Amino acid sequence: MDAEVMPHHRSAFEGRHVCVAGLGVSGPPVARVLLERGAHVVVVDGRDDGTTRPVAAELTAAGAEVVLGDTPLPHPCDLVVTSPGWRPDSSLLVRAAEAGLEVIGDVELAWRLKPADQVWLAITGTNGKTTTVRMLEAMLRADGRDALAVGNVGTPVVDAVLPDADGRVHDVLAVELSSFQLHWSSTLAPHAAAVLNVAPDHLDWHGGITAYARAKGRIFARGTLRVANTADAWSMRLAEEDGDPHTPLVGLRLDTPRAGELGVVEDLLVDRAFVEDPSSSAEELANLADVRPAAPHNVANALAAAALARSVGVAPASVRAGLAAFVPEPHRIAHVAAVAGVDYVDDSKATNPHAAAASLGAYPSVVWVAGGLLKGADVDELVASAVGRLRGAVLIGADRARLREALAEHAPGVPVVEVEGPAEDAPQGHTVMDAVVAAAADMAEEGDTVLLAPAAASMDMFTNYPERGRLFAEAVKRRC
Ligand code: UMA
Repeated sequence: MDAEVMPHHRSAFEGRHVCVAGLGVSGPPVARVLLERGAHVVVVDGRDDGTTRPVAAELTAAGAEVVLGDTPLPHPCDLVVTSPGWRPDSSLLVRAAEAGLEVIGDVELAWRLKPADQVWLAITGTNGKTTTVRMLEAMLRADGRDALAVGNVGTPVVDAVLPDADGRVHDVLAVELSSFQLHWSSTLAPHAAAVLNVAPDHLDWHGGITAYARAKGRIFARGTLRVANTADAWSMRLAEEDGDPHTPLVGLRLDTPRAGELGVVEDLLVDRAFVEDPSSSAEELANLADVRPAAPHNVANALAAAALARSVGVAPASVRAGLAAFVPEPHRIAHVAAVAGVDYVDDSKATNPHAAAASLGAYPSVVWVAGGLLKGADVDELVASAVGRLRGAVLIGADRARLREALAEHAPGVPVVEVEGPAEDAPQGHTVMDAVVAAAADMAEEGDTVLLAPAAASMDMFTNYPERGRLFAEAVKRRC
């Protein structure tokens, strides 16, 4: 697609004083695009270390002012573009609100800059977002579209809306949006959007489940075709209450679809929404066996991706071809090894109770490795629902006491081992995971699964969830 940036987009930032909050993944491209458009840019980040300093030097050379180690609200300032992780109660954003300044996120900025004919298909939800945008990207590409997965998946959206050296931009974006990014988006209006599911997560950031869910509901707010999961109460509620009633609402279900829905008939994924006559016809999209990893919640992800793809006319054969081309991401229900008849599975991506519940539900007898930062989430329901499947539990991380209490209350017969760490002489949790795997192996019996599905974030002990999963897998492999 040849880029046609509207003239007012070019001039909208000329001469404006913009504060960019954050020098992580999303801040630097935001600062660069604003500088290119003639804005006076001040970037601030509370971190002053070996990671932020080189980026700061680059942006300074490009014309920005950069403040590290402190986060003052610059003066003058007439717009703040915040990175998604910044909480609304951080001092800079509180001061901006007090001063009556507009605060937007990187996604909102990208929306305002994008060429008019670039199509956005957006996905949010507590779990499954990244898998679903990657499936969607694969379906679009299988259909011959120039498509890219962007957003919370890791590629900042601003990088995908600007023309490349040849003056071209992508036709379609599969945009993964977090609740944080949606919170700071005020005019976003994707062509179609899906809310996969909503379960407690990031409650400390949003202040509660309702604020968290409503942030996700913003994805439907402006004339967007709505895709919702009929099995998830919040997903349906947001589509019905926060969406535009004049746009189609396409339901997803894991059994026979009604007219206007996508679903499953025997071993087939079936479309009864984007067909000529939904009341009397349906289109076969793929087989259940085409969906990997094979787990019910992942079939729902595949249906969501298919609905968004079909909303822009992707052919049924391209949906199947996209699923075949899709490469599952690491650390999502990934089989690591079988040792002495016990399977070891890395689902380090299960960073909240809802994801851990889906993971635990896939195995009949589990030694569960759990714990980390619970981010304010409750674990009673999770533990109560898993009781019949638990051979034992190995607990790690800062909030493991909450898990220990829940296990004592709901699963009193289940043995629990706690592993403390990281020890000072064990950088990056290395020895901790060896101890975890040894404890789990002691409890496991032949036919069991040792499942790393922590229900919690990792940053108290590890750099991130991939590192946690990698160290778990390495510890398992040392026992092979
Ligand atoms: N910072 C401060 N003060 C603060 C908060 C942060 O100075 O109060 C600074 C940090 O020192 C750091 C920078 O801000 O240098 C980080 O900003 P950030 O936390 O907003 O993260 P980015 O590096 O910009 O990455 C963000 C997303 N991170 C979060 O939402 C926390 C990435 O999602 C996303 O891939 C990236 O933008 C590109 O869009 C990650 C994530 O964990 C994967 N997302 C959460 C999730 O999936 O559950 C929502």
